[in-house]
Amino acid sequence: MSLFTELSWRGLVNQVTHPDLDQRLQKDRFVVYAGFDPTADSLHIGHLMGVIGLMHFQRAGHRPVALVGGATGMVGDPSGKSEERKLQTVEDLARFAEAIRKQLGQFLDFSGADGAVLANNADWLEKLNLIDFLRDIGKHFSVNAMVARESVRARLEDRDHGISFTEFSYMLLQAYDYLHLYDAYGCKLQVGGSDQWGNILSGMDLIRRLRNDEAFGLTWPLVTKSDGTKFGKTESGAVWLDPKRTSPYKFYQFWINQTDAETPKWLRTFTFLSQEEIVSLEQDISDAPEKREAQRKLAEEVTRMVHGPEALANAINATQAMFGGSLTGLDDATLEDVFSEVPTAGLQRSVLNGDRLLVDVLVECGVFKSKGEGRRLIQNGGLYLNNEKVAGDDTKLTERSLCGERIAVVRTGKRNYHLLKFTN
Ligand code: 485
Repeated sequence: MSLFTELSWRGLVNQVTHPDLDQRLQKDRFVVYAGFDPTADSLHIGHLMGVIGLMHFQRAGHRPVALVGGATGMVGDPSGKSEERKLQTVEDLARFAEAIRKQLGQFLDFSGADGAVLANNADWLEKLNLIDFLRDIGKHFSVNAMVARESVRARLEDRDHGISFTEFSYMLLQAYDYLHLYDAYGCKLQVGGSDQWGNILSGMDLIRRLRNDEAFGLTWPLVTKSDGTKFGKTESGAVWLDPKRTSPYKFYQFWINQTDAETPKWLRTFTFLSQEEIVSLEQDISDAPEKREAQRKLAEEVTRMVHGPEALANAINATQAMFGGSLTGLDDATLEDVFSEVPTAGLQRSVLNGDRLLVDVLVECGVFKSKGEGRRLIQNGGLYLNNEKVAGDDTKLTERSLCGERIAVVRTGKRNYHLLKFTN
């Protein structure tokens, strides 16, 4: 299967500038680029699609350039945005750009003389001289054509929000980047989400006018959910790639909780599983949806790709903990993460000195309404400490009752959890 057929099958093709791109990609080795603006100190799963796009190109033998928009991030792309962006400080931007550069570095193979390239457009855009730029580059842009571009047109029609000259100029910068990468690496293909179409065309035009050469563009559809809500957003915000922002456990949970209807789409776009494997997982969804085999596989693949095999194993363990599995080896941070929505009681560490009955403490914390209720549950084998059955109603709390450093997990019945957190 050709790369283009594969991308199409995965739903990664929205528009192409040339109908014969498929043949061209089979004939020549392309240098292909996608740009990421540093709007935060981490990429999120919306960006992952761009990363995966570049990975597909690299696997098929082409040479990817991942570009960090150290300079374009200073300006702000109006594409797909209904309002003017707030400018970030220069210090924040430098920090964001560095963080994103590191993240991008983990997904592509940069080894060898013709391995992937990490570029930052601050390296050339910041050197430009305004007057030269207006004469040499600006002269090739028709404002008439610029205002007709979707990203600008939408903002011209909306008088309440409008668009500043700063954001209006953005497409010239991205066009200049394409020209620069054409000159520096022979880059002849730019890819991005469908909101990038206009910016990509501007760069192609510039290369045609100034270098009299043909360059290409490809966009993928923006990721949307079938119910119209934004993909990759949870109640607590975006799903980030940085484990400090979204823990690998929460990341894994995000994928494993996808619906039956949506999972096939995500398997195609966010994993490198073969067509055969994906079709078989789709069959599993119709044959035995209760097993959630496809969701599990999806969560495994994406979590491993982003966070590595160890973090994946930890996320799987943590998920099992929620279902009564062993808690050994889970640290406090993971426990707090897994049980973040569970009622929590704060206790003095001295409660662990060995002379307090567990049942009494649990009455004080409100787990039981009365001592009688607690005793009955223990006698019926329905109370668990750190997912291990509490043997007798004379059980006392000690340092060994802890699971992590300062947490004990109490469970009544099958899935009713309480957290005890101890402080000095
Ligand atoms: O030369 C370039 C400089 C910057 C950019 C591209 C080429 C970034 C681009 N203008 C942009 O804003 N991209 C978005 C971003 O950085 O968050 C998103 C797009 C999305 C997809 C993703 O980047 O909205 O469609 O392309 C990788």
